[in-house]
Amino acid sequence: MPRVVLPADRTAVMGVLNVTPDSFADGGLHQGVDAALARARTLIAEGADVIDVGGESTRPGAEPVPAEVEQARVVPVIAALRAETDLPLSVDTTKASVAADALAAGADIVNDVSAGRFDPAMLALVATRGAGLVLMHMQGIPATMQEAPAYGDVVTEVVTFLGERAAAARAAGVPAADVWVDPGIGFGKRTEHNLALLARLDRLVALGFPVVVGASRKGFLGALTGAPVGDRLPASLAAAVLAAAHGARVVRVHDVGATRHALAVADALTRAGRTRG
Ligand code: HH2
Repeated sequence: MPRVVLPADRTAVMGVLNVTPDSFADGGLHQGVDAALARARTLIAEGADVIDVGGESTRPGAEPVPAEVEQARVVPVIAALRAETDLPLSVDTTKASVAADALAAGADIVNDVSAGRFDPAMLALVATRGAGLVLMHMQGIPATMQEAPAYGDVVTEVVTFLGERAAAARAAGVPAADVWVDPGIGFGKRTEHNLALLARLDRLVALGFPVVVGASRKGFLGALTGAPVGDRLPASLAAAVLAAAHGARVVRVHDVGATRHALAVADALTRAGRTRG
C-alpha cells in the first residue's frame, strides 16, 4: 500500500499552506500556529485532499532560510494539524533535518522542490521513515532560476530528469508506489517552457508515477492574462482543469474550494469520455 492513497476517480487537490513571511502569493498571511490552523481548517472545509505546509519561500529571487528557522515555522503547525485531522500532510522542504522533524510531528509526505538534490540525506531519510515523496524539477536555484532559463527540449529534459530522480529515490529504498513527480511550473522556466510542459504532460504521465502540477497564481499566468497575483484565480482554474485533463493526478493550489468545483466538472467530463455510450 502506498503511504498516501489517491482518489481513483477524480483529481486530488493539495492545498498550499505557506507559513512564511515572504511567499509570493500568501506570504505573511498565515504565520504562527493559530493563523496557520485557521487557514488549514478553511482548506480542509473546502475539500483539500492533502495540506502542504511550507516554511521557506522558493519564489524567484528567494534566499534560503536556516534549517532552525524553517523547523520553528513548520513543525508546530504540523503537530497541531496532526492532532485535529487524519488528512495527509506534506512538508514542503529541501532539508532532511526539517523533513525528519516534520515527519516525526506527523507529516506523511516530503515535497522536495529539489528532487532530493540539495540535501544528500533526503532520499534515505524518506525511505527510512516510509514517507511519500514528491520529486519536482527545477533548473538552477530559486535565487537565480528566472534570470536566464534555457533548454534544448524542455519536455524531454524534464521527463529525463524526473525519471533519473525517481530511480535515485528507488535506489535509496523509497517504494515506487510512494513517488509522485512534478514538472516544477515556474522553477527556472519561461512562459513557453511552462506551456510546453502542460501541453505534453502525457509524456510525464508515461513515467508511471502520479503527476503533481502546481500552477496556482504563478507568474506565467500573469504574463498570459495581465492579472496581478491576487487576481489570478480564473487563470489558475484554467491551468488546473487542463492539467487534470492532460493526466495530472494532483494539483497544488491556493484556492481549494474553487478548484474543487472546476475539477468536479473536468473530472466528470473525463470519466464520461472513457465510457462507451
Ligand atoms: N510551487 C511552489 C512551492 N512548492 N511544490 C511542488 N511540488 N510544486 C510546485 O509547483 C511548487 C511547490 C511555489 O509556490 P508557493 O508555495 O505558493 O510560493 P513560495 O515558494 O513563494 O512559498
